[in-house]
Amino acid sequence: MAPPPVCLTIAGSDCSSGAGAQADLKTFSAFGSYGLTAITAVVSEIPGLVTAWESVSPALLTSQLDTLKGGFPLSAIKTGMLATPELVARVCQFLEELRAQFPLLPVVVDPVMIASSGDRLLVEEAVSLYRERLLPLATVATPNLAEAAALLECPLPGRDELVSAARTFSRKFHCAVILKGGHLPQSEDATDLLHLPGEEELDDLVWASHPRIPGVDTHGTGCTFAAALTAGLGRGSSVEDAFLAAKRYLTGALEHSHRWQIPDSSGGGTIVALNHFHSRLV
Ligand code: PXL
Repeated sequence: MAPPPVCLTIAGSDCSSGAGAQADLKTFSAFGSYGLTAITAVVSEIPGLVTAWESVSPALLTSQLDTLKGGFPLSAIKTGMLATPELVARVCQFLEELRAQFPLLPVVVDPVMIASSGDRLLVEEAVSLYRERLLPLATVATPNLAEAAALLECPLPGRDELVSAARTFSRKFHCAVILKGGHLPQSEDATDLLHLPGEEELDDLVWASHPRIPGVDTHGTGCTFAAALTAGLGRGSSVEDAFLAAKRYLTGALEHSHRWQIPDSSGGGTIVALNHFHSRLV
């Protein structure tokens, strides 16, 4: 049997396992990849509530990255929560060196800034490093609308501005972009848009839409989507095919989400989590 593709996530640890490195690892596994994690920060949280986080030292992150690079043949890389400017700079340095050696290695940049609970997961001063150094290293970036607005320094795009925002993003940062419109107001659908770099025609855009799945109030959808995209690219799919497969996978994880009743919780007594293994049970 051929060995599985190896996917590396550079991300924060979510102790509740719905988002961050844990979500990425489960997603990689569901796709049949072997997942590696380089941890940037430890986040103390449950869905909807971040109670604390601390980042690792830049030296410890670099040590994880260099050790993994020396030990495994990497098929694809994803970045998630990078926490501080110092850690973003270390990741850029790592990716720049790797790119020089492996020019075609797919890199997915999920520009995680704010958790669904509203808590900041990226120090504000790091945003300019995303613009100047990290995004140009991306094969595909996966911002939600708020992240795209912050990176483009423009107002939140509405439904009619998705195409122009995606095009501007792709041109400005020289990467493919998947703009995630899941939070568009008054929308019955969760609509995402892929724009490949250098493509001018409307016909070259790829849309993926699915009716919004009500009542799944949890976190980690962005991480899970980007990890699925990474796993697809890691096994050699085109960006378009990996995008559509990632959308299907996330939709399944939402449709088959887990629910537990918590007797004394403040959040209405129910906790919800994505089901990362909805279509692949051992
Ligand atoms: O969903 C964004 C996200 C990314 N990474 C980590 C997180 C979260 C959200 O809570 O905890 C580690």
